[in-house]
Amino acid sequence: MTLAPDADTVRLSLDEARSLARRVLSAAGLSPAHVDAVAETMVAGERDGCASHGLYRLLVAADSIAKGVVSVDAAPALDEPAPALVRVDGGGGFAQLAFERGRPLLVEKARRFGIAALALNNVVHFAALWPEVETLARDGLVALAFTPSHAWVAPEGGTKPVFGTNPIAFGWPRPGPHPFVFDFATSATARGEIELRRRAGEPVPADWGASTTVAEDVLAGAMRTFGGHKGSALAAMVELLAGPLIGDLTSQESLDADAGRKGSPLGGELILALDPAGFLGAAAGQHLQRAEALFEAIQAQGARLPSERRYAARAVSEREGVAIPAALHRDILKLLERKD
Ligand code: NDP
Ligand code: PYC
Repeated sequence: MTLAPDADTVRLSLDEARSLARRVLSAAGLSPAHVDAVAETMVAGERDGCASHGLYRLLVAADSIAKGVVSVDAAPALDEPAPALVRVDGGGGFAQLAFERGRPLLVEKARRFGIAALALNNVVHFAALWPEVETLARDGLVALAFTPSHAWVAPEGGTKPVFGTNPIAFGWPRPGPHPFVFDFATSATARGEIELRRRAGEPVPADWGASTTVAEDVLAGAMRTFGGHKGSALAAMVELLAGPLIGDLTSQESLDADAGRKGSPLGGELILALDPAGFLGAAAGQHLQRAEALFEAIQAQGARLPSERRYAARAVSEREGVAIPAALHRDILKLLERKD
């Protein structure tokens, strides 16, 4: 660990970041299998320059554990409701271990049937979704993931929160080192981004909430969807797909279940996986190559692909480690002071 010259940031190697995350999560009471899965996700977020879902989430996870929102030693239970469907009941634990347990069978079924779905039920969600679609795309599959959160976001034309920040993630396999991946909230921004602005005492754009640039006020009021009625409809789709369709909570129901504790959202996640060979057989490679022309047409005009910034950040972090705000580092260490 080194202090940057201005001492406003602390630099950690990825191993140091991982070790810090594991110590904090263990001290918070999380069982070893959950510690491994959750720490990897947080380190991946920080490594890829996604600070809203990086080491900051240690504070969020520890808080949810302390408030009794999370089952710290839940053993995910897997079943197969239909030939191409996998369900993992996370038992109230964090979603990462449930995904790890369901992923091999999802991949196997997608390869066997051409398409398969994994429902994670009864999980606590604090994380970004791209790690999940990226790993499936690295397995050669096209992947989509959706999860609701807490009702923080008003529908277009309304004023009262109904939707969660409801991310949609997509992964597409490519030749070469990295798949094509995007992952964003259907709200104007992730709530975590507003929380980071609040911590830093910075204003937020006026269109993230109801015409205010004060982060606290946006957090206390209603966030807005991105893209007006289009984001609003997509947010509704996420509620339906990863809520009622898989027998799990909507964002409003998650907030009700939270009962004022202000913990991380509880509910479900839906992950779809499609094998290009399912439609295309031996011609899959040839058609995936045609997709490359699309990516080239985007990049040839100077536009960037979603995930380009992420992979560039990853390469830098692997060489140089990550720099986090010193205030965040202090707050993370405080979690250990109480337990070590
Ligand atoms: P952003 O609005 O920053 O959008 C992120 C996505 O858009 C990334 O795929 C990013 O690629 C891509 N992107 C950004 N700018 C450009 C550009 N100029 N050209 C092309 N692509 C671009 O993210 P959000 O604030 O909406 O969400 C951040 C994270 O929060 C997500 O990972 C999401 O999963 C997570 N989240 C989780 C929730 C949960 O309930 N679990 C709820 C809400 C959000 P790149 O990475 O390369 O920059
Ligand atoms: O940043 O909106 C968010 C979020 C909700 C749950 C996890 N992250």
